[in-house]
Amino acid sequence: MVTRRVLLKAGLGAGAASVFSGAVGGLAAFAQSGPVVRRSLHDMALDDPDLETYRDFVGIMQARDQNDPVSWLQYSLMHGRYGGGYRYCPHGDWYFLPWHREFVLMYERAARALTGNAAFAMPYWDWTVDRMMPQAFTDPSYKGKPNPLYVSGRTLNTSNWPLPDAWVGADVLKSRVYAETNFQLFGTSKNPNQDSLDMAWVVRGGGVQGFLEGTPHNLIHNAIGAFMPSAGSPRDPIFFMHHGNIDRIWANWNALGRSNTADMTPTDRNLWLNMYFDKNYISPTGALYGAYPRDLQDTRALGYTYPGLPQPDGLLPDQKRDAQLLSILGAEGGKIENLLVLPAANTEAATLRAPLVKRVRMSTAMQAEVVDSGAGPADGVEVFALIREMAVGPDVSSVRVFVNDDAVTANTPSSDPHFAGEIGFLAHPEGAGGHEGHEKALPSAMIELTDTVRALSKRGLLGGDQLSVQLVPVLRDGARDGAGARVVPAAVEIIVV
Ligand SMILES: [Cu+2]
Repeated sequence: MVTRRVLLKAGLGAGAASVFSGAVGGLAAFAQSGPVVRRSLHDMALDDPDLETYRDFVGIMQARDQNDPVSWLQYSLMHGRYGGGYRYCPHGDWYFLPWHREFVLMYERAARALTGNAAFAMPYWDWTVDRMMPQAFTDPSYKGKPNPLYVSGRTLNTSNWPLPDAWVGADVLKSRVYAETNFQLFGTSKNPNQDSLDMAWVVRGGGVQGFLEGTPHNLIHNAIGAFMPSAGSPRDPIFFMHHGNIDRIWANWNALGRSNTADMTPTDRNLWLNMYFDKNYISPTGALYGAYPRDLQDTRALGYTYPGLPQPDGLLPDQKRDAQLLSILGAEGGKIENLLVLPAANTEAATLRAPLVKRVRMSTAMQAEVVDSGAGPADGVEVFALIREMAVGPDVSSVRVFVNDDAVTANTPSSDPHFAGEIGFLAHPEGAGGHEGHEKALPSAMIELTDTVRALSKRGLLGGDQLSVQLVPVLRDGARDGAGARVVPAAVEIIVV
């Protein structure tokens, strides 16, 4: 039996969870009569039919009366308002993936209807391969006319570009996305208080963000700037290329043989599958409609697929480990056995001048278990930092997490052996909330420290019976260090499973 832990212990051997660029040529798109094949922008000519159709569609939508339900502005307002709050779009809970799947589809269908190209498939931007913004979106003009895919004011010449390995590299996707076998750890967990199918739960957040949402999803939104860090992000046409790739990663994950719901309790399964996103979407004729996650699990049933989907890899969920992690996230009420939680409640701020340092006692024997990758009866041990309910200042774009180095600064590079990960925050208007007319929970996220602890051990940088975690905020582009440049988490917990 190969579980995630056995795989980790073996160092994520080649072939176990390979990398899927999905950058396969366009032939497949023409040979089909079933689902359309969404294709990568990689190698796509500027006058490729799908790109031409998308460009035309955006132009048509922008040229319409912006009070018409079928217009660029009104479609985007179902997600949220630029300079205002989120409307229906969920972030920070387990509806993040299915809600956005239907949202991309809503635009794909409208593009077919409004351009008359029935074969259109929404392209996607595979930022794991193409680390700069695709040229079709950055040229101000196309064929002598203004390019509808161009948005001025994007922040594309900062130190975030090209997108770094720590966000989108093959290794980090392999170990933190594809080797995860539990949906809620992969795609963000449930708000632990959710007890009904009331739609208010969808936008409330309150789950713990996994790597996919917290790191590549949030950080790429922020790196692009202009509309993209805000609730009005769908006003930038790149939104659908970015979310297309998030959607493809979910499809890859399922194709590996991972189930969205098999590990859920019957109660949770019902709450996830049967939530109704009522009137959250607009049809190509302007009618409001809804969708259920239960109908959003199979892209072929929705009329599209992706090239290069992987075969099942046979990796089995480690049920005990998953139950332990979910219980600590509060996502399920199961009892905790053999779970070590080193809690550290907090009221201090992480600032640019002084990282927030949380130190916990961890025996050298426990450290050795984490580090040990030799043969033995027990599966490999993993370590996580769970950072709960972060009050994030308006000038903060992300927080970077380090292990065992109190001397880190905002400029310590992600290649530093102490670096463990980076968690992005979308921009919210004044106050903690940012959803229109309803409460929004503060963001929580989990960062895996296992690889970092092992790397530190190799260099002799572990020592004593303590482990420390440092949090350093990163400023938004153009922001200044000041009162708005702080992050105060309610707790930082080190979890060993
Ligand atoms: Cu969104």
